[in-house]
Amino acid sequence: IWEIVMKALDGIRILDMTHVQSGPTCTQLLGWFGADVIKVERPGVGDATRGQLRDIPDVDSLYFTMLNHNKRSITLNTKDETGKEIFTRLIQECDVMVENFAPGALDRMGFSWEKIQQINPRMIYASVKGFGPGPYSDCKVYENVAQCAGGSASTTGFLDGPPLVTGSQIGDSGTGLNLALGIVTALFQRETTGKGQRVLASMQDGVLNLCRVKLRDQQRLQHGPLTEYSQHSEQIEFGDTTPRAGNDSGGGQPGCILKCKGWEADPNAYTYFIAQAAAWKNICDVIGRPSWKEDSDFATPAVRLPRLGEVFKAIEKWTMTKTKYEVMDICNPLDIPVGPILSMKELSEEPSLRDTGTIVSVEHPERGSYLTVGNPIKLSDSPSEVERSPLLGEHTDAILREVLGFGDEEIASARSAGAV
Ligand code: CAO
Repeated sequence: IWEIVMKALDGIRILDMTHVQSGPTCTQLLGWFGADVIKVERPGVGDATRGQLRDIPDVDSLYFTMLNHNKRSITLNTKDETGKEIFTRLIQECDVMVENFAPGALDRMGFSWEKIQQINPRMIYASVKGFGPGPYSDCKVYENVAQCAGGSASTTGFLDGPPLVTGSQIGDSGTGLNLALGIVTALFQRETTGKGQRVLASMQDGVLNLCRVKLRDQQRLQHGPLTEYSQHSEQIEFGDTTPRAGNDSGGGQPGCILKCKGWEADPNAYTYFIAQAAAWKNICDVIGRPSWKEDSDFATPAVRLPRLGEVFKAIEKWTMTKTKYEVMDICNPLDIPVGPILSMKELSEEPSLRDTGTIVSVEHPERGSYLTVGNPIKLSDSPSEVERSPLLGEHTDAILREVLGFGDEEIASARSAGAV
């Protein structure tokens, strides 16, 4: 008996006009869930990231390959008349169009939302833009611009240093996730209405949404100092805006990054340590301060707040005698939440992440094998195999034949017109 393994988005066809990172993250996710993703690229040029940050000459970069798995590539000049006709046919045959061009680029090509609805009323038209409607809606935006404009940079870093961007691509990949959710939600609504709709995810909105605890703190400031910030225990006055909080925890339980054994030589020999109230007695025992359990200066979260600097110094004295893994092994059974600072090298070598498909090794015909991140969202009935990214225009003929029913002659004439 053959078991046919279906995927969640089997039968959904995506017209993928995305480039760089934010849009491609979204369509890659849809591909992992089983959608047929048709990536449209300019003939001879393709997605600019194919050639950016190359590690091997003339081979698609890791930047490109790691964002474009499970897609097919068609080259198509959507500014050429024949190219526009083919593009129009593709809009008719697809369920979703995704793009993250500079504002207005698709309108300039002649494909406004109104036009797309006329061509295919069931089409869901999804875009990432840097900003939503407002004073900056015309701006081009990259990751770090979004991190700055979305509130992340002003609240990241140390109090006495400049604003900092983070290594997580919250503006690009984060917004791509938002867009993917918008698309599947619109597909779900289309089941009832029969109609497509416009989906917009702005990068500023996405970053700000992820910074909600900082907006929370902005409002709390009006009612007094932010007592859980180490700034408070250091008796530094607060200004009128949410300050940079270093490695302080953003939640109700105080936390800090502490040195572990070997920190002098290893830049990642650190642990994140959360002094959770419920685990306080265990913490006191582990660090050799059992008297703090009953001490009126340390016994409750409220009295500890102005002394957090002293508390974490004492904890660090202990963590410095252990490796970050030993800290984890000792604290976990005692319900003390800690986390080792894991490097990219350690993560790429971690067997359990390979077992779950969170990190996968992929074969590429031109670059050999490389590592990439797999689908972070696991569905029990929709397995996500990671398939290598397409070469530029690898599937042009196949798509013209299968999706649009072109024959040899039509393909040859599109080619001689320079449209594909
Ligand atoms: N055929 C013909 N022309 C094509 C084409 C195709 N298949 N695909 C793209 N083009 C054209 C576009 O129509 C556009 O032309 P016009 O400028 O004449 O309208 C042009 O190629 C380039 O588009 P762009 O302005 O989007 O590209 P850019 O490199 O200058 O800007 C970026 C890149 C990312 C800053 C901009 O696209 C942007 O702000 N996007 C929205 C926000 C976003 O997603 N940022 C994330 C970037 S990192 O993930």
